[in-house]
Amino acid sequence: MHPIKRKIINMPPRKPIYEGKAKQLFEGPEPGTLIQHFKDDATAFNNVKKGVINGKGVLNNRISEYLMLRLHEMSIPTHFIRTLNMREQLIKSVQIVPLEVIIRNVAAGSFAKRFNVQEGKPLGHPLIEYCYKNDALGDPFVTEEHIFAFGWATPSEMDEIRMYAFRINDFLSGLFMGIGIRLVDFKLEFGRLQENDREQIILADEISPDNCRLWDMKTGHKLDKDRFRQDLGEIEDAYREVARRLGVMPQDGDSSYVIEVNAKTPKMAKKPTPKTAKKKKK
Ligand code: ADP
Ligand code: AIR
Repeated sequence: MHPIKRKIINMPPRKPIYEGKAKQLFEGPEPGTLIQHFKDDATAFNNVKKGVINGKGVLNNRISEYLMLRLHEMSIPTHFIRTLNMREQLIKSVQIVPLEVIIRNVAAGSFAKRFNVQEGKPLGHPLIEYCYKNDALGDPFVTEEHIFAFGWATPSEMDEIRMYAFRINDFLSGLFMGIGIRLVDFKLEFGRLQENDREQIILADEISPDNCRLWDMKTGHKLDKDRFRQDLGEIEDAYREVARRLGVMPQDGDSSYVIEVNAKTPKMAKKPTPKTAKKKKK
């Protein structure tokens, strides 16, 4: 497979808003927008394992763009506005609902461990689970009771989130099946968009092999971040294979994807890791 070409150009500094484990957010060119920058950094088990997956940011930018656009066609509102360059997309700024919304079709990962069932066991029907998005607490598993008691989302917002999550699962399961991939499970994030005095729940963050489990339907070969989590090797190949099958692999000479932004940005505080957060508490 050919490597992705990189051409570095210098851009004026942009205002950094947030630096996460896999992405950075910068102020967007218009009010209410942000630039989402996809890094090659990878973490697992809540930042315990750290590494770099070469080219991941470029591929996730492409894959997430494609999937968000397809979901938009299915009348699922998303934060995606347009791709800016190889690693960056313009998105609508939302207030993130602090939940990881997880859909599972097949037992795997933390679910297989929690219930001591074999990875690969199909579930009777798709399951939805929620984790409270809080790195310092290790993203604990929560129920709607916790969500309402803490006021993280209202019952009507959760009705919408659940409805969107299952519709996304139906659509993406079919889409991936069409390219010989089993959508085992995935994580979504939603946010509140304020527009014309109206608040709306929309899909945010990203959909990529970083937050989906994707298994080749014939061989069971893992094509997602589990290759990094479990030291399975051929990590970059797996991400490229997903992009290739979706038909979004950047091509040599694809002018909209050969520009890499190298914005020198002012240093900003990193989010506290569980370690530093503990130190601070002392
Ligand atoms: P983390 O924060 O878990 O380390 P990332 O490195 O992926 O994750 O950082 C991206 C951050 O941007 C996440 O915290 C995510 O909730 C947030 N985010 C995603 N989409 C939007 C959006 N449209 N508006 C505001 N924040 C967003
Ligand atoms: N996920 C959860 N937190 C972060 C991510 N990326 C995703 C995983 C997997 C699903 O949520 O990538 O697709 C369930 O993860 P787990 O570890 O709970 O089994």
